[in-house]
Amino acid sequence: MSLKLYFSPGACSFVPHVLLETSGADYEPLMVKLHKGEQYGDEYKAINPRSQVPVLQAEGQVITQIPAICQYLDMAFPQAQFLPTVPLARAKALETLSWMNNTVHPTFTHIFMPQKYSDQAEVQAQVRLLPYRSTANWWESCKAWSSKPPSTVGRGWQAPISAPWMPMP
Ligand SMILES: N[C@@H](CCC(=O)N[C@@H](CS)C(=O)NCC(=O)O)C(=O)O
Repeated sequence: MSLKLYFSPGACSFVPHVLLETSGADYEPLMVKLHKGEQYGDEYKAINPRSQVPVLQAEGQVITQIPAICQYLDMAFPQAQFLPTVPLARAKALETLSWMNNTVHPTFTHIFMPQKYSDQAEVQAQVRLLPYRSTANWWESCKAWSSKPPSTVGRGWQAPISAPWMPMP
């Protein structure tokens, strides 16, 4: 199986990156320098028109969105047991992963990329403060989830899937 991961250091691509490393898979890591705007160049947009990392190339196809990539890697490398196989436990693991992806992560985009929301410096300063209002109680639920036993949440959840999100959602 030929696998390529487009990633950027310090970005959310860390999640599938850790899964690939853990799986022992033979894959090609390809760095995209977000700080240099490489994601907006024609070359990268031909791969992902949404100009984001991560991208996993597998079986000649491009897969984007972390929950989709994690599910693919879980099924491609079942011996790694990244996600639970019991239906309810699997649904709950994906519920939390999806919430991190669709709520926690974009909230923190306000801090790291305020220029996405306004060109004005004073508005950007306000935008940067927004996450502090909404996230106070999030960390407790993240910590509670990651301290659950691997048998209930999947072996991958504790380290490879959840840990990268903790410092960098
Ligand atoms: N929901 C997306 C989030 C991807 C995302 O926000 N990636 C950020 C890095 S953490 C990115 O590539 N940003 C570049 C940009 O927006 O210019 C996913 O699951 O892949």
